Amino acid sequence: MLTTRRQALKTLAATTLATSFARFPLLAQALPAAPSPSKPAPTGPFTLPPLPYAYDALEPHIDAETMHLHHDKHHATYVTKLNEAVAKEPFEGISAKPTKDVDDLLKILSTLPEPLRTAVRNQGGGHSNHSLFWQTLSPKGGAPKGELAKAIDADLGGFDKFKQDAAKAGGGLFGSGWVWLVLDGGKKLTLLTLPNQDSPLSEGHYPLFGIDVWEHAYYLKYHNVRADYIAALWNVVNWDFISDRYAAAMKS
Ligand code: MN3
Repeated sequence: MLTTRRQALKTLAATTLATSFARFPLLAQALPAAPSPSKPAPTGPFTLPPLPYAYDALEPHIDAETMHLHHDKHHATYVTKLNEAVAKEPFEGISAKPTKDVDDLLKILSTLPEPLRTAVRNQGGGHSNHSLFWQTLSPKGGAPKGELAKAIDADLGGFDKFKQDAAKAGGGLFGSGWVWLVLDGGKKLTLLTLPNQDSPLSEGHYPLFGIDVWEHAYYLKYHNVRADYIAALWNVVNWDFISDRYAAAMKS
């Protein structure tokens, strides 16, 4: 290609300025092709997981319209933009071996080159956080069980205190973000807040349950009253799933 281009340039230099570029097809071939405007958005390697229950399953606490918008629009957009970012900025880990596990990328966030790092932080974090969020909700509700219940007593002062502290943290979080129940590096339960779609995985924590306090999670039904949304959410937290996730993490 280089030789071809050099030859074409030499030929061009030897001709008069009035000569048309159209006479030099080899030079034209050396120019980058214009992007096709009809190219469809990439559909992988990341995909939107379906909700594990019906859209209206969490009524009346979380309404079906919010679930449609939250899952089908907000979460879907994180996935689409993550796929676009990965297609635009391929790097070794992805271009050589596509992975569908966004959590693996979030764990190595600080090592990724920009602008991929920002895309993984925001779009990848959004994809990971919401994928977990849907699984941690259930119409059944309930309370922590087994080892998790004991750990909440030991590390966080009991389930009631945990709920109070989580609600307070959610109310005090300025702007958009999440309240997280995580296992820290020392396998202690910790309650923390992170802004935007930042993932606990990028901070060395393992997320067990997150409360999405972005306005898109509650505004249709609860308007500006975030505290009412958090109070209602406790009715639909899938503590069976979270307790199992905790037990599996403690064994690993
Ligand atoms: Mn959300």
